[in-house]
Amino acid sequence: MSEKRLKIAVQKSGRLSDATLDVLKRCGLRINQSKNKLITHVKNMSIDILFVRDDDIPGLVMEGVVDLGFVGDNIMQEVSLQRAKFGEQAEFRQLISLDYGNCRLSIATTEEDVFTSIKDLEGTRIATSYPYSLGRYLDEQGVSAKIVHLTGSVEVAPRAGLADAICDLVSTGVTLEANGLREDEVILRSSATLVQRPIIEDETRQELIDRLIVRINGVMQAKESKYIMLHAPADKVDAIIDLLPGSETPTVLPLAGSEQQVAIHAVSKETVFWETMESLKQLGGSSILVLPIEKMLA
Ligand code: PRT
Ligand code: ZN
Repeated sequence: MSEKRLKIAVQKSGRLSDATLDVLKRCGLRINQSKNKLITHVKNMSIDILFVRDDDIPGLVMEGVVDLGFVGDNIMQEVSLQRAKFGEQAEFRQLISLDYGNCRLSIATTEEDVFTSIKDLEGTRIATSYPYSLGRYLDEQGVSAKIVHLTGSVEVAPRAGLADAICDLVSTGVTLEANGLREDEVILRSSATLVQRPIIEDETRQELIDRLIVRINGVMQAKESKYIMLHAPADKVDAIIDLLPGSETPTVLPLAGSEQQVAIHAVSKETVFWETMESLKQLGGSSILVLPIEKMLA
């Protein structure tokens, strides 16, 4: 019975946990997360959620222990390279690139160092938690350097005399700056991603995955999109529609008791900035409302 349930691996506690659970909940999954439980049965769908460390997710997916996993591209790449090197199963399917967990894997050197190109790192020591990704990049660039594998606190390695440079994840850049380091070269851009094990034999499970994909795409689209409503002069409808970012077929409705004014409703696939609203107003628009959209199904 439980064999039939779809298994999804999610980071237990970390930067991707809340956003991932938020996506799943918005997809209609009723999840009662209890902090110390490894597995949670979704109440209203045939799905089990496994809460694990992010580093374990690629292996669980590639080995087929779980059907789906939410994890960063950075971890996916690193573990794939590592497993491939040791002849282990390293296949997976990337289903959806998600809009959170954005970061980059970058090489940084100290602010006193002059960096003109990656070739400057020839013969140096570079500390990283991503030895396989870094190793591949250095090979591609034809640079030979010693990779110092650290599992944490990579940013202090140069100050501690353990390395000349580092290769680590960066999002705001604050950590690098606080440690007197400068980001020199981006080797990978990453975000959270939904991955699937290479083969799903069971048709029912594949159907459930397909339904979930449609819902996740709907959640992603809805997050970016806005519903715009406004009143506008009937003779300015075309000009106003031109201003609405990414909206394809707006609805134009008559307004009771007015020949000159109409109501325009549109879904915009992009952020609506104050500047756009001001331009709408200049064209005679009034009662302009921009509303969030909860769900979308094309
Ligand atoms: O316990 P577990 O192993 O599950 O978690 P973890 O501690 O290994 O990972 P976690 O929760 O820190 O990160 C999970 C994922 O979030 C990463 O694999 C990335 O895909 C993504 N992510 C996005 C980041 C960052 N941004 C990020 N800034 N992961 C780590 N950082 C760290 C970075 O290593 C550095 O120490 O934040 C620091 C830099 O941040 P800035 O903002 O100062 O540049
Ligand atoms: Zn981790």
